[in-house]
Amino acid sequence: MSKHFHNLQTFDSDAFLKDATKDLARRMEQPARRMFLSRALTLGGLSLLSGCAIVDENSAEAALMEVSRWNDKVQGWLFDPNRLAPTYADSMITRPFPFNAFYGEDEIRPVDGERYRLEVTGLVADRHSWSLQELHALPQADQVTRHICVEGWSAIGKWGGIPFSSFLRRVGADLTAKYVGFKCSDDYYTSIDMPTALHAQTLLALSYDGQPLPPRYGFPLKLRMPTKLGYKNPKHIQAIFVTNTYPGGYWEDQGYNWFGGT
Ligand SMILES: Nc1nc2c(c(=O)[nH]1)N[C@H]1C(S)=C(S)[C@@H](COP(=O)(O)O)O[C@H]1N2
Ligand SMILES: [Mo]
Repeated sequence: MSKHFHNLQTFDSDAFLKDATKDLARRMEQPARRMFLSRALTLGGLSLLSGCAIVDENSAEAALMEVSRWNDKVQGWLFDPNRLAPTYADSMITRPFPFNAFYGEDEIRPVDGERYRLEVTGLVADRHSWSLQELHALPQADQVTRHICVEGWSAIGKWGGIPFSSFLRRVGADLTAKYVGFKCSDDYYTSIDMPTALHAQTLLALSYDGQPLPPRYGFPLKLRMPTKLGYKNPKHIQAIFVTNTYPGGYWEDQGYNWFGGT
């Protein structure tokens, strides 16, 4: 941890904090655990924690950003790669499933499926670009899961596509790398941690409710993760890259928590 946390840094290594945090979380009941992970910190609390006087907006923002990065670290430690998010019966699918983006539904930019190629770059052995036909030829799976948006709604939907872990293995990705980043054709971008990329329910989705993804839900390709909040699930994916350099994200760079677990 960096400058605002010099108090903590002087007497504790990350490894010690990691063990202590995991232990504490294990012994807490669910609601307490939620509170513990919640972002509810007052400026006073923030001041105490950082050991710095918070005198202006910039230092408050810097301290909050640091708390958010600390929160990312804790969420990463507590993420259980074998724990599955709930799944639902088809009859529970929310109809119509909501649309959301940083622009309105009338501003969706069309993507030409014939000319589409998915770029795969960074720490991967096979850097070739994939046509939709090639992607459809890979083994597919589907899921009925709940999508949770921080704007205050959630909905159950059905997505089908390629288990992302099998895709990463197929392209010879460095599975020890820290991040997988996504660039979208609408200029949205985001990135995720490798353990979530390899989670059994992380899907490179080509379909919604048995039909090719419609434009509003991210044609031709989106990443679907029931273990992460809505803004972490990129639609209209144009490029995927594997990296050890923190790539951030459209909302994350404006202060949304990067790990963004559900
Ligand atoms: N390319 C792209 N992906 C995106 C977004 C976006 O604006 N552009 N918005 C995110 C947010 S905040 C949400 S809640 C979901 C909405 O997905 P939906 O339209 O399928 O409900 O997409 C996420 N992925
Ligand atoms: Mo969202």
